[in-house]
Amino acid sequence: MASSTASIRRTNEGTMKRRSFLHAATSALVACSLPPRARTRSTPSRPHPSPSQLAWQRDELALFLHFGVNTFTDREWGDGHENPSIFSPSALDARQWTRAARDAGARALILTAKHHDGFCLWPTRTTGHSVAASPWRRGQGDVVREFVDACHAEGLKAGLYLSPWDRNNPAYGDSPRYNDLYCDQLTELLTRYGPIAEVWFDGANGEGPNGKRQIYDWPRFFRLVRQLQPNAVMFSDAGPDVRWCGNEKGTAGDPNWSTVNPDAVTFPGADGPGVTDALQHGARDGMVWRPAEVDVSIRPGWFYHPAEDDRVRTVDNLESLYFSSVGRNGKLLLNVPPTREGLLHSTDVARLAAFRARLTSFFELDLARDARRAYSPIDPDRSVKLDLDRPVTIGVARLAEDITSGQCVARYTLYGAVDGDWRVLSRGSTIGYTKLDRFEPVTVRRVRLTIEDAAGMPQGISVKLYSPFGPVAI
Ligand code: FUL
Repeated sequence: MASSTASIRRTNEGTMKRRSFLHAATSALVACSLPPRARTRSTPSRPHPSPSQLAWQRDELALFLHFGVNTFTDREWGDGHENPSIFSPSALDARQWTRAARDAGARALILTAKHHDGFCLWPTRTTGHSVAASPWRRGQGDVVREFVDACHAEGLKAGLYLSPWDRNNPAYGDSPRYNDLYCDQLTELLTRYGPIAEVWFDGANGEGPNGKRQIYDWPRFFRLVRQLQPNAVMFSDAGPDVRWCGNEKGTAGDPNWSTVNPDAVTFPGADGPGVTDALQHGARDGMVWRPAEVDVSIRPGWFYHPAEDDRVRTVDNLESLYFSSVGRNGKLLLNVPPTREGLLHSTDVARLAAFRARLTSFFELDLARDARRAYSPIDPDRSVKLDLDRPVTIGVARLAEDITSGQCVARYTLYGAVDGDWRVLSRGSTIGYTKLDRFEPVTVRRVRLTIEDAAGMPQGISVKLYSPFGPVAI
């Protein structure tokens, strides 16, 4: 996303009145004891996800593919003067990308159909600056088609990034003309290739080849996407469906509300006081549902650079990215850039597979799966209680709310009982889709999650517990 210099400030969250909290918390515990479908929805409704937003969040992991002329110039931002003849991947195989994504446990991929240099990876009618002018597949190729087809063949969702900033196109900066052209590009991408699950709008808004800056017609772009691909989610700083998390380091905010006030970030690339904070944390009393996407690269750059072959993130590092993104109520969009051959590098592919193996082994065995769960409406603790029936060593908790009717938990403490003495395992603020807490390994028989503050009636709270050492048979 466009770099933002806005300083971090605390979100001004309202505090729920004690009486309504007590009501909500008691109801929440009732809800906790019921399977999700048996619950009634009696609270005033809070913003909640659309079916597309819910599916997007449940996917947890998507791969981002930065590919284009920069791959061949060894740059991160092209200047728009690149000769299309340099685009010449020698062995492009989109099925290799999607197989690697599937093996990584990703459920979607997003390709840079056009980056800031303006070079289009599909044969567009809008400009000559595209694959059609390159030697690749003798000018007959279409990377977007191969990409989307490969995603669908593998049962994965396809998403597209179309940079609004275009350093090549002469119309850029001539606002009405370029907005028309950009809509034509969107129309080609969203009508030629079948279902597109996510459209990724970058907020960068630099100067074009004529030195002018463009005034983007965002409402028009958003309307067009909705009209052409009603089931796609749109990503940008300002949504409208999913929002940038505010950094490219791989960390969602804590707290992280999936609700936002749309007035806090009114357009992609907006800067100013409070913007970064709003992106990172959302807002407890936000009026719209707009969960955070955490985009980060497996390498230092977004595009492939041979000099970074030995700087691919380690499995430990990828695991900690998962904790700081999915584990903080976000979705992880992990960039893995194709090489000049048009393949994902073998190091990256091996790292992705090892990352998935690590997550699988980590979360294979929920040590609380057979626990007796209890609540009591008169319990002053307002807690979900788990009796594990035997001593169990745990080091990670996976907490979740059923977010289908909204996100509510604002503060909680997780306790474990060791020989009758309760001790704090972790404390936190928001939970949402998933909250992952790590703590010092401890052997416990009983665990208690106390919800100390909530913005409404939390639904379907779940508590899963894991060994700090990977799966152990019990
Ligand atoms: C940024 C762009 O400037 C980077 O090149 C990259 O595409 C990143 C995901 O978004 O705004």
